[in-house]
Amino acid sequence: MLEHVVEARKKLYERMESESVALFFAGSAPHRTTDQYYKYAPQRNFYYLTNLHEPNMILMMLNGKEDTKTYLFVEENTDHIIKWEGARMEKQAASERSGIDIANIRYLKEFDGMFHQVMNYARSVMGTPPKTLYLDLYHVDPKNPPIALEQADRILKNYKELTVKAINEHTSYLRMFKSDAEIKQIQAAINHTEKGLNNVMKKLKARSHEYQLEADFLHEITLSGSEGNAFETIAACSDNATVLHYIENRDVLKKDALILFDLGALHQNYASDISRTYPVSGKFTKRQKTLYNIVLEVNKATIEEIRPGVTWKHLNDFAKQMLIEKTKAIGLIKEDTEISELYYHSIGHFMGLDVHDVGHYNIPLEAGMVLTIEPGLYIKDEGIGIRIEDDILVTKDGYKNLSQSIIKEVEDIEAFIALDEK
Ligand SMILES: [Mn+2]
Repeated sequence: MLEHVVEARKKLYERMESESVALFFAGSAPHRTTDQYYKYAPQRNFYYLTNLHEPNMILMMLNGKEDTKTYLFVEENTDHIIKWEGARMEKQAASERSGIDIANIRYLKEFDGMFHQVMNYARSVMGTPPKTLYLDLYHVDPKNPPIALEQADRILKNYKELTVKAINEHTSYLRMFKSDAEIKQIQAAINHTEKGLNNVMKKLKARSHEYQLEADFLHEITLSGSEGNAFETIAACSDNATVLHYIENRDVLKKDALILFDLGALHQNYASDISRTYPVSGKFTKRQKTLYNIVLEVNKATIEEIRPGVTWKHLNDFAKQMLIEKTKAIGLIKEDTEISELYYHSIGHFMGLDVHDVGHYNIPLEAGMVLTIEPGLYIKDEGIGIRIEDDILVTKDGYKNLSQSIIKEVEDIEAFIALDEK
């Protein structure tokens, strides 16, 4: 990943204004309750530019008139940190993993002084002080302000001459195009997920509750070397599957029902995101097979549409139109508009360091993008929810289905579940 991050920083510098500085904060583990914290997950833009999975670090990228300079601020080890949390990464290791010159790696306590030097007219490290301060200002909603805002408040108090701009337009643009090294990480994540789903199918008939299958998945991906789930597993039997983000997974398995899984393993912070739908009994009923094959045909035909130049709008319209025609043909709906009762999400999303990855959804597809294709049908009256989702790489000539080997044909699923548990 070293080459990848060096290249990513270079590309970001090319998009930044001259005389600007960008700050990226690694973040820290969120508080859970009393003295408990959630596991640390790095801020994705920080990780994208550094390859460093370490809390509290700060990346400073200076784009001067003629030159660029990259600084990294790391936490200093104390006895307490070493004994209670484990030693923080040393400067040498951080330099090797990120490709940032060790001379430019400093301790966090030096940050204020260093930033002052950057902003000091007389002795600025870049000749002239920056006019623009770029921050990662991704807002998921108004209640969750971006971490950069809290962190940067203190800086902005002292340097009112800086104009703050969001860096996200640029990082989101760059992150759409996966490097070969990133595609390898995504493929590794998908391979863990395939093993996990195979284990789910093996155990399906022996289980009585949704959460057991959630555990069978996590068990297998963990054994496979994944650091865990990319997002909360959906294991939704029967009409639970008509709730798109059902993650309770506490229900009893109904023997004659379908169960929908939407899940994915992580690999080195890269996500995978796969949906598969299986019959709890191991055999699809005639009705289930009819509906399943509609979704499967739409999944396959929409994937076939993928190539450079194609828009998200086209993929969305294509899949929806096909679902309309096929559900009309079996008498499930009469009017086109009724499809919104049976299919109420979009066809997919970019995928990468975030499972719903950042990116520009209004531009046509280009080689190097990775996206999901996930048509579905949800019929609450019949207790049926079906979604089939694959992870696709856009290539120069078309596409490569990175999850091609995760079985999805009715016959293959039934045969796999029927195999004796070893
Ligand atoms: Mn998805």
